[in-house]
Amino acid sequence: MADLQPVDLRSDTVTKPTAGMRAAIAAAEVGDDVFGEDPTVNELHRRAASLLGKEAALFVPSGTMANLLAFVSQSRPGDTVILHADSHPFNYESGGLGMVAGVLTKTLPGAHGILEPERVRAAVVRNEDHHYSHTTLVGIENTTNRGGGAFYPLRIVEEIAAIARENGMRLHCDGARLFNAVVASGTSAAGYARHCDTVSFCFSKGLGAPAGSVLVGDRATIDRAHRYRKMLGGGMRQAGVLAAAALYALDHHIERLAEDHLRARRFRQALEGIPQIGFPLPSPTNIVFLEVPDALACVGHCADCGVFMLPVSSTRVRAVFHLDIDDAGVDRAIAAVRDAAIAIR
Ligand code: TLP
Repeated sequence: MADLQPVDLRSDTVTKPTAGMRAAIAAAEVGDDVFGEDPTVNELHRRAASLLGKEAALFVPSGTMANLLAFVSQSRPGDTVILHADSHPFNYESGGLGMVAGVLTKTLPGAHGILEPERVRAAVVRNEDHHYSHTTLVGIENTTNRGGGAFYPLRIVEEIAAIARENGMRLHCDGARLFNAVVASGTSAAGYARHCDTVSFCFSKGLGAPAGSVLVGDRATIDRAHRYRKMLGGGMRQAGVLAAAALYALDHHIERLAEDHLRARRFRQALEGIPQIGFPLPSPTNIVFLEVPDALACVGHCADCGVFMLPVSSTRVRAVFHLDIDDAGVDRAIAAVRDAAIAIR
């Protein structure tokens, strides 16, 4: 296998910039973005805000920072934030919600990482008695990571937004993979965003850029987020080299996400029926979870064949399809998992 490229399915974050994206990076006009003088970053702000139908946008280094800024800009320490129990900020953002935003989290169950409106309604505490924390924000994740790449039906977003509005709360959407949801559901990014106060999305996942995410929302909220970005050390200088990659991704890498979804489906369908392999969740976009007797053994065996996947528990393995995985890569991944199933029986 030494002469073959690795098939890296651990995450869609592993994508490397294409030749076209590198050319866009090389040609980027730049300036000092902390002075607001980077023309490419400013252009990205305009594009992202208009694409989502919002007043303003802020380019940030990561999805984690975009979420954190959404929380600190729309809640106060001591408030309560409602999230799905499988949500990324609750599980994988180093406790920033507690340490930096200083909020309490109320986590709710729900199939495939999707919040259920009635559970959200029941979780809201509206009691002016000073014993209680104010519930000020709801966070949804679209698509869901631990939920297997599920996307929100627009109706559910509308219902949750209505509950948030009725209770004077904000709604944030962690759209790290928003465009996977857009492509799979047929709902536009602005269609989803209309119901949310803030939305973040990442350029560094399926869209294939080396780094960067954006937070969009109303001007006052984004102004607050801008201040917190500086406070947290996220003010970047000639960030236009990254913003150029992000703009290139918006132009060239959105529609093609459908190919990743097809490849994920083909991978899954080819392995269905193998007794040692289960599929605990549907895979409507680019993420496939496999249930296996021994995740480490399975991942180790596949790695020996040049196919890399992520063990996420002792029996669960994640494979994510992206820009750098072609049809031959899917074939190799199928063959490696089939072999592993025989080896670990
Ligand atoms: N997810 C990464 C890992 O952190 C697990 C991955 O490989 O899937 N929201 C969601 C839904 C995410 O999946 C991620 C990254 C983030 C936020 C954070 O983005 P970054 O890594 O840019 O901070």
